[in-house]
Amino acid sequence: MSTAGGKPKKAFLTGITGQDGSYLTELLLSKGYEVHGLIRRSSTFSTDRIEHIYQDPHIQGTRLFLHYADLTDGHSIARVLEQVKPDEVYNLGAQSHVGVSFINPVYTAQTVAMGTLNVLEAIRNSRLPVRYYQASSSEMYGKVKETPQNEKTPFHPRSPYSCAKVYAFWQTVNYREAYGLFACNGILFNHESPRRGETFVTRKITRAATRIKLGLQEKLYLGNLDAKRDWGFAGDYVRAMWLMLQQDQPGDYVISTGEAHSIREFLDEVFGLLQLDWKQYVAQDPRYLRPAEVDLLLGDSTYARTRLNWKPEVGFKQLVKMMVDADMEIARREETLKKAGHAVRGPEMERGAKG
Ligand code: NAP
Ligand code: F7E
Repeated sequence: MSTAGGKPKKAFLTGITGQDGSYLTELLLSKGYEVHGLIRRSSTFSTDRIEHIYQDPHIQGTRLFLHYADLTDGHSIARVLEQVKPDEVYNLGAQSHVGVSFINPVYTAQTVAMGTLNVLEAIRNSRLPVRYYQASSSEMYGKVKETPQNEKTPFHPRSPYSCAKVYAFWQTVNYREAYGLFACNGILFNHESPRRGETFVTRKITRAATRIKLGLQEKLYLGNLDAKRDWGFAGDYVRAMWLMLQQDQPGDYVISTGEAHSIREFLDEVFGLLQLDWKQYVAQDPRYLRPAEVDLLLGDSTYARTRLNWKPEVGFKQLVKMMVDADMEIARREETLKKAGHAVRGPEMERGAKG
């Protein structure tokens, strides 16, 4: 069990309701932590990804606590921090969709850049001996200067999202150097899972393909199929976040698989598992093209593998199968509902908005 002064360690997470927040919460609870998460008020429930943990009678109200606040409101962050007095802070909250950041650049900067500064300032003013994790991103490499990318590769951000992430990255370094904060940047390459948001390309594809297989959907509209990404499994990547905060010294680490695939290859793999030819179902919609694209991301995580003794456990094919299997379950439930005469919501979530 992870303890501080004989008591269970306390972690505070922003973004607890997101993909990574849910996996990290499970990991920290398994290590004996008391977990506190920031949630923002919403007119509908946003806690689906952590509902199974929250409802566990051994955990609810004793080891997992949720607090209303917002990254754009520094006072609310400071209030929670003072109340919780965490040992570790994981700043995972963000408007994390690159495509949407071109449409809402100011809000994206408010959550990603200023939100990070709000968290760092709250920590500095609290004078608590906190260890801080910043969710930095491979998107910062953008128009890449070299391949593969490592901790020394210069950044060239290509979207409002990645510009804001670069700001957050350097503020994290600055608080480490200026104030001695134990602060780490995890430069994580794309990581996916059955809990991935449905407007990111991998999940959009696995949701659509499984629905197409069951006759619940006819077409899938996508943007640029030529981009390549280094896709890993979110469950593996949250382990790296935790490991960074357990070291003697803070640092910045690339976390990646070291293998890149195009969107076309992802389609091949998904539709192949379902014995379908994606070319019969996929059409291009220019709404999903971005004003500036990141063509290729491929990470070199040698430093993390040696210093943290971290490596990914789930490979590309296994990740795709995991997502297809999980989405097939959802599609089957939708099929049953549809047969019973209920209206079923499709995965073309954007419904006229870009994503
Ligand atoms: P995600 O699923 O989109 O989750 C984002 C989280 O941020 C959600 O909990 C969301 O809350 C919260 N949030 C958004 N705006 C907020 C605000 N104004 N105040 C408080 N919370 C807010 O993202 P993810 O995939 O788990 O990624 C986690 C972090 O890693 C993000 O910072 C992302 O930018 C970064 N990252 C992700 C990847 C990746 O491939 N997944 C790679 C590198 C870096 P709601 O549920 O209320 O919307
Ligand atoms: O796009 C292309 C798109 O939105 C991947 C975030 O977690 O990882 C993520 O950002 C690629 C891009 O992820 C569609 O143009 C084609 O080239 O799944 P994505 P992302 O932009 O790489 C990084 C590391 C983060 O930090 C971010 O938070 O796929 N693509 N057609 C499409 N993408 C989307 N979303 N939708 C399409 O229809």
